[in-house]
Amino acid sequence: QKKTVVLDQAAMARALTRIAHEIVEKNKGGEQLVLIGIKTRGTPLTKRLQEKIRQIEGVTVPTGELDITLYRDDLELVASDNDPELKGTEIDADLTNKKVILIDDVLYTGRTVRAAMDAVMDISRPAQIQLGVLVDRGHRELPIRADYVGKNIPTSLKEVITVNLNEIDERDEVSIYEK
Ligand code: 3GP
Ligand code: 5GP
Ligand code: MG
Repeated sequence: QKKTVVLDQAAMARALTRIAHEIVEKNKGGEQLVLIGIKTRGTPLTKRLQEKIRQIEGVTVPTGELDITLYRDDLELVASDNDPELKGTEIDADLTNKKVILIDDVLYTGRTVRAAMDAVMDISRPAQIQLGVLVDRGHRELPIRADYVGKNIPTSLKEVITVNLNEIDERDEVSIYEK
C-alpha cells in the first residue's frame, strides 16, 4: 500500500534539536531534569535528546527507561479493550523532586503515557512530569497532551505511523500508511 514519508532524517534531526532547545528553555537549563524513555523507540530518542542537551547546556541529564507494553501485544487489538501495562523499569536516578520528562515515539490514545506516569509515581514523588513525543497522531482517549512534539500528524484510525530509528531500524524515517 501507499506509504508517505512525513519526516526524513534531516527533518527528524531538526525536530529533535528544537525539542532539546525547548526542554532547556522551559526548564531553565538541565539541572533538575531526568529523561525517561518508553521502550522500545523512546530509548534511542532519549539518548539523542540527552546528547543534544549536553551540546547546548554542557550538562549530562540522567536517563532511564520504562518498558510498557500492551497486555496482549496484538496490534489489531490495540485500540480496543487492552490497556498497556508496566513490564520493567530501569531508572537509576532518584526521581524525588526532579522534573521527569517522559519520551516516546508516538502519542496516540494516551494510555501508555498514563501507565508510565503511574509507574513513575509508584517509584517516587517527582516535582513535575512532562512529556515529549516525536509524533502526535491524535485520537486521545485520556486528558493527556505532550509538552514537546516533533510533529503533529493528524491521522485517521485506519492509518498507521511507522517510526524507523537508526539505532534499531538502520535508518531515520517516519512514514504514514493505510493498513
Ligand atoms: P516501539 O516499542 O518502538 O514503540 O507496540 C510495539 C511496536 O509497534 C511499537 O514500537 C510501535 O512503533 C509499533 N506500532 C505501530 N502501530 C502501533 C499501534 O497502533 N499501537 C502500538 N501500541 N504500537 C504500534
Ligand atoms: P497510546 O498508548 O498513546 O495509544 O499509544 C502510544 C504507544 O503505542 C507508543 O509507545 C507508540 O509506540 C505506540 N503507537 C501507537 N500508535 C502508533 C502508531 O501509529 N505508530 C507507531 N509506530 N506506534 C504507535
Ligand atoms: Mg513506543
